[in-house]
Amino acid sequence: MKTDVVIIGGGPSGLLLSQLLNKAGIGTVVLERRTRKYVLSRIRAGVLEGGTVDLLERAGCGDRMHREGDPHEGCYLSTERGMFRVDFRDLCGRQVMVYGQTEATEDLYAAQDEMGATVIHEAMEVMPHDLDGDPYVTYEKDGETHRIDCDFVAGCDGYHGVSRSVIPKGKKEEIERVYPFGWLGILSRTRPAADELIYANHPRGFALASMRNANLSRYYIQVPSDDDPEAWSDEAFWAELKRRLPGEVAETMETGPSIEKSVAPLRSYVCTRMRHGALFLAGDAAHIVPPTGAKGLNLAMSDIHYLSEGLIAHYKDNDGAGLDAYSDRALRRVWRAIRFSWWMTSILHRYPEQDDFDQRMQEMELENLRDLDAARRAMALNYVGLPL
Ligand code: RFL
Ligand code: PHB
Repeated sequence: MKTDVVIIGGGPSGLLLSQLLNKAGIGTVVLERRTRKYVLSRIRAGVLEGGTVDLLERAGCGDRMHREGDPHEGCYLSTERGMFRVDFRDLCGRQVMVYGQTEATEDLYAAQDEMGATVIHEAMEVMPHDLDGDPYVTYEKDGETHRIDCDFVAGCDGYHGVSRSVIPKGKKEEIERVYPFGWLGILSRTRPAADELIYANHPRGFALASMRNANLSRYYIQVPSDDDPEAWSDEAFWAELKRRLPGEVAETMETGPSIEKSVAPLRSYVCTRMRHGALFLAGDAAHIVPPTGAKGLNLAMSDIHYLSEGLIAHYKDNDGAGLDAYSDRALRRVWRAIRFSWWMTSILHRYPEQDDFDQRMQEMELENLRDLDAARRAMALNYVGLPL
């Protein structure tokens, strides 16, 4: 087989890239290790920046998002001294869209189907080769080994994918911070606790009240990262969540059986080179942020914006400048999101080693946000998404 670009990974970044390239007349093959059903059963992000919304529209998959998604003009921050609101629209004239990653991924699959795109599921042992010469990718399916020759390979295969590992150790620097806690998350068919997201700082640990739609809620609590989700009964989860949310919210919120329950570790990670010869990394394959700033999916989408621009300029205008600049351009935005997610994490969680000084500093960060428009504005600008 031969194509222009082989895309490893059929998550949101791989599918968006394939969709944007196919629309521009560039050939792609997407190789995904899992079944489509499995990919669409993963519960992940819930908040889309305005730029992500624009990109999905441009890719031709914005209709259902605009019908069923819920634009949010602010969020709440809850502290021991009460709750206050950060009004994105007032502070910076923009908003975010609450629309699940699962839904956006389903829309991308539907758009790819309509386009007649090639997405190969259950592609095993995927491996890129000859990235400085005549690139090709091999994979195994149904007991046979296949080979696809191509011009470029896009590594969109997430944090545990194969793409990043083919960049030799001496050619990449990896910078990482692992946080000493994780998030236990549940999804339930219940009415959301509030009209907007609540991020809560509490002495017992962080909590987040989020949602997918009017009848589907998503909640998280900070737990030790090695906690077993199965050891948490639904009753224990709801009781702990209610302790950490504001009293008036806890009293009135609807609870019910969980339909998904999992623990996610919190980590910041950057691979400081996003290109290696004909291979380009994008999304979680190149960087990870803790979910506190709601940035992971949005960063994956902005990488794809830069990468698709570079590839389209290469094929349409024989102009390689965009591809040459890709890694630097993408990394500038990545580092800003790494900072924001680290900061949001640091002001909202309880750290095992937190002493009185750290505690006071955290309280002052939250008071600053409550009392200073300028502080809230800086948060709002980052939360709704810095310009591409
Ligand atoms: P994905 O989604 O991991 O997709 C990678 C795909 O590659 C496949 N794959 C392979 N295929 C072939 N061969 C191999 N060797 C392969 N190895 C892997 C995988 O099966 C998969 O289908 O990466 P992508 O596309 O870069 O997308 C990134 C996002 O998924 C991620 O950043 C976000 O979910 C992060 N995130 C959030 N981001 C936001 O912007 N807003 C949020 O509100 C938000 N909340 C979250 C989150 C992530 C969470 N978890 C579970 C880590 C909340 C949570 C709890
Ligand atoms: C979610 O709804 O899953 C969600 C929302 C905001 C975050 C993280 C996760 O910061």
